[in-house]
Amino acid sequence: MTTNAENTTFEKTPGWLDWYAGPSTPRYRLPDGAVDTHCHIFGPGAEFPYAPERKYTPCDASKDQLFALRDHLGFARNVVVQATCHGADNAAMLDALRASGGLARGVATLRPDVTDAQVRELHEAGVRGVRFNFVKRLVDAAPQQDLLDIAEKIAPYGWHVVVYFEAADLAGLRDFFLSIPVPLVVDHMGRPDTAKAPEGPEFEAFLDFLRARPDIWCKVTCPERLSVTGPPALDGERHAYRDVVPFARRVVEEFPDRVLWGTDWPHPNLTDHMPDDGLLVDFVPHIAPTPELRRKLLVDNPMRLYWPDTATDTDRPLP
Ligand code: 0GY
Repeated sequence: MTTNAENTTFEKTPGWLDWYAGPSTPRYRLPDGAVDTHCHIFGPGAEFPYAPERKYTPCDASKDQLFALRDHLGFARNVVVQATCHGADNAAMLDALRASGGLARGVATLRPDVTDAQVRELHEAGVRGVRFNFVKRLVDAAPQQDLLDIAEKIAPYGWHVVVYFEAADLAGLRDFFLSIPVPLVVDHMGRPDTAKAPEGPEFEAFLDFLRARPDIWCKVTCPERLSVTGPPALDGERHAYRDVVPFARRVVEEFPDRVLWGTDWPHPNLTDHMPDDGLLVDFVPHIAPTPELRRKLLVDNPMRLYWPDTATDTDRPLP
């Protein structure tokens, strides 16, 4: 249970699974400069209240806890993605960016009435993208014209749009996505149904979507969310979520220069198990089998997208 400054009480959603305390040390050593490109901050609710329109109430997951996980796993940087439980109030995410000493970038949620001055302020704090969410259990649908208006407003800042959707909805959204006038980043491989074949028509349609434009990136993330077989059954076995490997590996091998990886800590809305984040890191070599692929996935690609030309990025002229 958490409270905000006005002493409002937040009750976690029934059945909520808290993030995994004491994650193991990964056996796979991340390369220097690795970026966790998908993680969230939840509250703390006492300081950053959860949004009235939220579809779930999480446990708290603070910036300090995120930074401790970053250091434990061996990441150098984070990209903090605004979580739906905070709606379009980006304060908790921005607080994390400002406290990170330049080691975190952000992806915000915006409303169509956002002003240029507000976008500029977000940019100066480290935001580099806006997320459009189409997962019905997480958000109410927004009019597509509103989203295009937002995309127009962020375009001058060099930002991208992160899209989160379920595989079954891609066919209906594809034309809209392709009309968005900035680069796209797809969350969690478009959430394939991993009970189906990785060579089957559904995942092929997703790959075909990635082929449609050279500026569509893909997060090969969330095996714990997508897996049917789940984590390993045997103690000491660190090759988890094996059924997701062929899906992610297809994406990494065909699009090595536009894939990203992240933990998804603190793993909202999981209902059957909470992953050990150390075990998740050990998933990476299975989907990116060579050192070169891993360097691109973990360092080169995220740096190009979120810290382009690190030395001069802060001097980048704003519109
Ligand atoms: C994720 C996945 C989920 C939730 C959110 O912002 C969110 O609430 O992204 C989900 O429930 O699938 O990327 O963290």
